[in-house]
Amino acid sequence: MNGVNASAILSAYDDNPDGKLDLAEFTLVVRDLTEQRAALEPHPPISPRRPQPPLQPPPVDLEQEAAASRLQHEIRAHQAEKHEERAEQQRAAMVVQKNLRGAKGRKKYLDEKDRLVSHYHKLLQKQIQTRFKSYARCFRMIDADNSGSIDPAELKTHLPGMFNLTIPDSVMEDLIKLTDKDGDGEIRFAEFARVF
Ligand SMILES: [Ca+2]
Ligand SMILES: [Ca+2]
Repeated sequence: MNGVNASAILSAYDDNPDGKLDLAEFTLVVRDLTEQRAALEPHPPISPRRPQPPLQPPPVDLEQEAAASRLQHEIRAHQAEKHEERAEQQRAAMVVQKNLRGAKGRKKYLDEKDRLVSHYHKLLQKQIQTRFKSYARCFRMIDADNSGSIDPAELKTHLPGMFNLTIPDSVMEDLIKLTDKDGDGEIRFAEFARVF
């Protein structure tokens, strides 16, 4: 107990001077020392400034807020509209692309078929002219039922067979159309001779 005059404390609190501090006397010592210490404790410094009230958000201008909200809404609506417009344009472009591809594909197919029809047409012409001295003889061979005209079935059946050719159906159909110039469904001799 540095700096504490223990003898002075003893004499001050030893009420029944027996040279000892009993519990009651000691309790008084402790109480007084505690009080003294509390009195000596430095007080917290008093702030020269009053504590600032917490910052309040600026007053809300309801009208301004509503206007901003409306603007936001309009911007979003505009963006959605633009987005939909772009999507629509993309869809249209895709349809155009698809149709173009379809048209190109169709044209390619027709070009290829034309090429084949032309190929078989020339081949048959050459075969007929080489193998038969006259168109009449060839015509009579194809006209299997001797009806005096060739019907499409006769042409389809006999013409390729006579020259051991396999002609695709679609090409054969075109050759028949090409030969049956008047479109009456029968191939007359004049029609046959004109084409082959
Ligand atoms: Ca016939
Ligand atoms: Ca005809």
